Amino acid sequence: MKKQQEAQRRPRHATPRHSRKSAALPFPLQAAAQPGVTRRRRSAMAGGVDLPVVDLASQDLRAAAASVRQACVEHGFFYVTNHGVDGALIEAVFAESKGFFDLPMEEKMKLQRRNHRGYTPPYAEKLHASSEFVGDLKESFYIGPIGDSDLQNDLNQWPSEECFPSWKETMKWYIATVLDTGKRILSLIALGLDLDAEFFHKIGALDCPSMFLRLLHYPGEVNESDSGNYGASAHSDYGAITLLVTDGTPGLQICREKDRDPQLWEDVHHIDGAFIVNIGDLLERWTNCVFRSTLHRVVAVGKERYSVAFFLDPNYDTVVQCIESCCSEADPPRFPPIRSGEYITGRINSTYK
Ligand SMILES: O=C(O)CCC(=O)C(=O)O
Repeated sequence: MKKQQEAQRRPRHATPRHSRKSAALPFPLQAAAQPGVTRRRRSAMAGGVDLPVVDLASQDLRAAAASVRQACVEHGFFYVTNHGVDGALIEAVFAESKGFFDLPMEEKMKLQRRNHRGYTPPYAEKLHASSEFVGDLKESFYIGPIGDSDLQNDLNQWPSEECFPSWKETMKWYIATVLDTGKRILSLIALGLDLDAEFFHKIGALDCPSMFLRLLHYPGEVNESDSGNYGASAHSDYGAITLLVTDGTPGLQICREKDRDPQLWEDVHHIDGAFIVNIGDLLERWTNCVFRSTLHRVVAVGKERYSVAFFLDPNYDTVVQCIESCCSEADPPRFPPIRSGEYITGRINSTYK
């Protein structure tokens, strides 16, 4: 809490120096930004990006909604402070996550991803389809919507309670809490679109939403052959919103204009106690590209890194179609209506080998 309050007090421009400049290049893996690496699309670095900070405890909902809207239009990314998720719970999630990733590979592979839940080893996922590398360097663990254990319909895989007695409860508690935060952010987004604050509830998007928690671990040291490879290659998220928390290690970068050549990549710096929130492709479709689903990636910085991403996406059957306030005769809908579940499943299937 104290940390959150400190982050709150910190003015927008008072980010620590070391995290605002482009990360030094201690490692060959930062080569994406270096001359001589010409195998992929040219890119340039522009230092840190100054993202807006939204205070979720603000009493002035209209003002908060207006700043969310501006953030979604200009960046597709913003910070959220006073989000209501206890710092101790976040620390517990990181500790449990590290405990799992510390296991020997053969143990982790016993929970290898099935039904998009469980463990994904390094290289098994490739977020940027045309990357010349075998796959991303990160390893991850997915937890999907938690079914009712009495009904035996929980498709999730869990580490054994014997080895990890509090793992499942910690994750369940975190998911319930961060879901609540996500819903509050979606209300602000709805207000920012001149819609009823309950818009996403009313259309059923938040009835059994499709939500996934992804625990991520990026290696510190990597092989010479991985030079230029990414922790997570460039991608946009698929659904509505993502709430991200990291251990503070740099590496996350955004590219606000994906069609620009060379692409310009900016570091997203860390603010203690704040979530980094970004817009996904379905929200971009809903808003007819008024809101941006911004390309992002994680570069390797020669230091181990942990993060936790919560993807809050609409109910599988929600039909995502252009919101009225986002189109006109002069700017007709750019995308046909699509069922959320079909869109997201298609995107997920294209990133795994
Ligand atoms: O680890 C991060 O900072 C970003 C993770 C991410 O982009 C993702 O999981 O989609």
